[in-house]
Amino acid sequence: MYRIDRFNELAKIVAEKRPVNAPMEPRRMTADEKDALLAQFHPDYKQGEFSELKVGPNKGGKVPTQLAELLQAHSRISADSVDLSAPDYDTDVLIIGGGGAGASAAIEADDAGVRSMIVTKLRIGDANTMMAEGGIQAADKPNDSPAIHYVDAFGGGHFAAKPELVAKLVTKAPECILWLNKLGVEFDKEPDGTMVTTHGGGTSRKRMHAAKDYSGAEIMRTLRDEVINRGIPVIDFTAAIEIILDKTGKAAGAVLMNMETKELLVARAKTVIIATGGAGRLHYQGFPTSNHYGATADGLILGYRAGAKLLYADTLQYHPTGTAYPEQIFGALVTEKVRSLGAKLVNIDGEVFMHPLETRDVTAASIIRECTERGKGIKTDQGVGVWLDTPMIEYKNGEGTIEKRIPAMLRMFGKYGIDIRKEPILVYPTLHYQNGGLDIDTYGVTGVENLYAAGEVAGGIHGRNRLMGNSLLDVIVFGRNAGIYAAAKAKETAVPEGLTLEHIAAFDNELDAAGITTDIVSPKLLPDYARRDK
Ligand code: MEZ
Repeated sequence: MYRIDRFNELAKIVAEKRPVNAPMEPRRMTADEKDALLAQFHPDYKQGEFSELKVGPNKGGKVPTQLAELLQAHSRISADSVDLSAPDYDTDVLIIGGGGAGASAAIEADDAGVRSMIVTKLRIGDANTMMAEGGIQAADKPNDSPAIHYVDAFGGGHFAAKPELVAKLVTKAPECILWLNKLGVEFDKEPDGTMVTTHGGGTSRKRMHAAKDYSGAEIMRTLRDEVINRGIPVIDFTAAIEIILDKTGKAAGAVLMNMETKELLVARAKTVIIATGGAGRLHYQGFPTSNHYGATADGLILGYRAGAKLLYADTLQYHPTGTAYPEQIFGALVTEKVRSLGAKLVNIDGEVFMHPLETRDVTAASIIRECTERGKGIKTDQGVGVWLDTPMIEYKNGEGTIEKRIPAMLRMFGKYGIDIRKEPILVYPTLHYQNGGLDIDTYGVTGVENLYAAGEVAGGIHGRNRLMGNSLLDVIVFGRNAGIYAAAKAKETAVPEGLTLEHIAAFDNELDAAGITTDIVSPKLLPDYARRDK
């Protein structure tokens, strides 16, 4: 059993100041203060961590260096190494990825009466959807509206999102909650059946719907059951490693690789949806991550090599409150709901140094400033952190609140002898989300015809910063959306002919012409945690 004893003396300062800190309403930062803070302390602004792309649809644009290396790498196969003439699978809609967006797309395609199939390199549900904790936004209360939700989301994303995508996100939100509720998601409800809603960072109304603090797991459980109960084929432990095009350049399937045997398989499809999720396991700038094991940016690589453009791939979300201690759960998500319920961020001197519900980029940058420039962080063996004063929740809302509203947090820290009802916890930003991704239109189509993208792999919905709870919403809204439109397109599309992987050779030629020599192959598929120090 590990205990927080070594921090006891410091935690006492937090406890002493709690009666003063708990009722305090820290002021929000002005727009100018936020801009200055972000420019100096947010990791997105560290120029040395980004590289310019020399090839592909985003030539001249900047992305994190690790991503650039994967985007400008070689395929795992060569253009002529796979026999495309006798596909192993034939379907209407091929869905790559078994998370919330992929599952939602499959359900809609099934409703539309077309054949669909999910391929996933791990198992259905091994996805960031499963890891989401705090909730899903929807403006469905009398004091709220999609228009207000729009203003919050668009402003929180620094007015950079594609307006038509934000509009779709917020207007479809209430309907998505009803859809999930009907499928069986156990949302938190009042005794009269009204949904319980709370605030998140940057929300001007309480519109976060949750299933305690395992909202994503509850949503994914429900979607997975639905996919399986409908008999939609799921090919697990099978990664897509290249998009197949037809003779006219439209998406027409994918080359698959069995993760265990490395056998290559061919799936032919009339339309393809990439729903592969995020990139946390690339550990940009050395950050730990809250993401699941398979979050290695695969969909960005698949789409890019096939000719699809990226949007805002240079902007990442560092969730302000990753676990800074204990080591065993370093980087694990401490849900924003902890702050929604009243816990404040406190420095080594017991001072509340900011409003706890600023938007995520601002909160993360503020914590980084506290720990660096101001030197007011608490040192740990892994680095540094600030206090998140969890006992404040019960101090303000009464005993039992933590067990009732955030039981997963109680359990996660309890395993290491830390009772979050009695002791504050140490937190520091963790790599959580890729704000950008494949550029899509309102039908979910990328720049390549018949190639769709949904969920975290898609860009443009959140601009340069996403608000809490808009990701679970995005996977449902745009997962369903892609399923609907990819199914409709499949209905009017003939079985593709002239399947080709010539774009691999063309991309290799571009690499040569740009003078890029690399032995990296992509997509990466799994993180590389092998120790090489012995
Ligand atoms: O939207 C998210 O990223 C989310 C709900 C995370 C959280 O803090 O719980």
